[in-house]
Amino acid sequence: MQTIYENFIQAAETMQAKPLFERPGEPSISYTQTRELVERLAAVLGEVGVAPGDRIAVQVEKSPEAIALYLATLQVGAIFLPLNTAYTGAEIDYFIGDAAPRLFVCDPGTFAAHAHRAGPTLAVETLGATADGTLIERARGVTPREDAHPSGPDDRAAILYTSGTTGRSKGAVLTHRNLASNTEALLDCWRFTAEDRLIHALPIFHTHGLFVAANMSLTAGATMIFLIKFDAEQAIDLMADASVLMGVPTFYTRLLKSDRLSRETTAGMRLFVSGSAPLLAEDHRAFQDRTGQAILERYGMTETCMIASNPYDGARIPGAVGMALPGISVRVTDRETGAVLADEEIGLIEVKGPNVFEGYWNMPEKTASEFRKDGYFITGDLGQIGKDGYLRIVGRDKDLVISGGYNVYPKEVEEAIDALPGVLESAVIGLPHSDLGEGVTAVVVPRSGVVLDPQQITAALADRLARFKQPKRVFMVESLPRNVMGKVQKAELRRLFADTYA
Ligand code: MLC
Ligand code: AMP
Repeated sequence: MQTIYENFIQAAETMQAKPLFERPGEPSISYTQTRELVERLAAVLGEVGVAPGDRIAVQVEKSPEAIALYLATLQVGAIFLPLNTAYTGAEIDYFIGDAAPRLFVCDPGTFAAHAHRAGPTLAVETLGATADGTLIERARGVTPREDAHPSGPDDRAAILYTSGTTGRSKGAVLTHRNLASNTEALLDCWRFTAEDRLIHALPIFHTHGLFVAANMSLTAGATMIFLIKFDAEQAIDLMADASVLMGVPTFYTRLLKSDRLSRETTAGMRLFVSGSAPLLAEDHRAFQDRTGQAILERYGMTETCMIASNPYDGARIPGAVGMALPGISVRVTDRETGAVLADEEIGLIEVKGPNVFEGYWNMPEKTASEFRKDGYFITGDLGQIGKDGYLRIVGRDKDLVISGGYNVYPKEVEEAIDALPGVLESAVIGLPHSDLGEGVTAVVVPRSGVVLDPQQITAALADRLARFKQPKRVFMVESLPRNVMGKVQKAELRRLFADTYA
């Protein structure tokens, strides 16, 4: 099995001057240029003291150079640990404390806030969005490193933090096998080749933008039209000269709002992929009515990369996520007994295969509790497999909100709110949101005799939680509804505040 790094080198040898990155208004960057930068960055990593197995934590703006840093990390056998640019200093403290990286790479603009982290075991370097920063400066002066650390399929390639039900984020450890096998399955399933031109508008610190979109492109020898963020009008402009778009459902909701979305403007495109959160069946149908193209919905998770996909040829069914990818097994089990259920019965979705992660960093007990004895990973999603063989996700067993494709665990937000002066308790819920799918919402009970203003709560959270985790609305109530066991009835709260973002 080839690693993603080896896939890239193979593609670079064939594609050479062909652009890997195209950016509106900026020069494109070829496969050969990218390879040279990767090899220079690999040499710099050696100089910094990075050894195989070391973690490299990276919180930088989206750029081709950031992808080169990812590939250089794989080349030297280190572990890539990308972090959402929205994370606050307090959140970064936790990730660095937990993962103990050898190197932390931040944006030049945030260096002053992170310089104090540098010490004997941790180096701090910078990488900017305009090919600037200390890593790039150092890369100019080194001899490129051509050899690669001989990473095996079971060696660790990346750690992606995903928030946890306990409020503590968990680092999902992914191996070279996880990444490479998933890329291979997706290339085949979606007929993705060197001919493709992908509109890449996702962030590159998550599975979707990095391990699906970028890994597929740089393995296939394709070109990425690399955009800093998603803008529906810009995406429509680019469609005449592109072939594939991969996005979260919010991309499609926003595209549908544009009058310019039509058969004509999408005629050059061969594939629209949606995932990371449920795509509304009505959006799927509306998109097909407007463009004549059926969005291909797929299902994945940080811990498992991609699990299932609607077919390329054959029906792409609204509300379904398709069949397990080749080499991957999916089953649905009873929530109480763990028994495997028959078709059409609703239960926990479990998955097994070369895509499933090694485990959570430094959390053996948590890891063990999420795997069955026969090796299946319990996703925490609820679903059913229909008589037609398609998997449908019907809900979540985990208390999780997905806002614009970002996961927010209510527990983490509740803990931050409950720690504020004057707060007795809180409940955080996801409510239907016309743009983001779900909107993070807090329902707060003040201590007796205290008057709290929702804005005080929002302001107090600003430097504690990343922006996307902060409640879009805060409601003050006298008490929370509870069942006889004393458990907060979140379903009742979701019903009470259902129309908040309608
Ligand atoms: C931005 N904001 C969000 C938000 N994104 N708030 C809640 N949820 C989000 N997802 C904040 C901004 O900070 C801003 O706050 C305000 O909301 C409005 O911002 P915006 O300009 O409308 O947001 P935009 O930049 O357009 O981003 C929206 C988005 C983006 C949906 C395009 O969030 C996005 O690219 N999401 C993709 C996430 C993703 O890649 N998920 C994959 C995870 S992997 P203010 O107050 O400053 O104005 C995974 C596995 C799998 O799940 O299966 O793929
Ligand atoms: P993350 O931890 O960010 O990787 O998010 C993974 C979760 O996103 C899954 O467990 C699902 O709950 C959800 N998800 C991903 N793709 C889909 C989809 N197509 N439909 C519904 N939920 C999805």
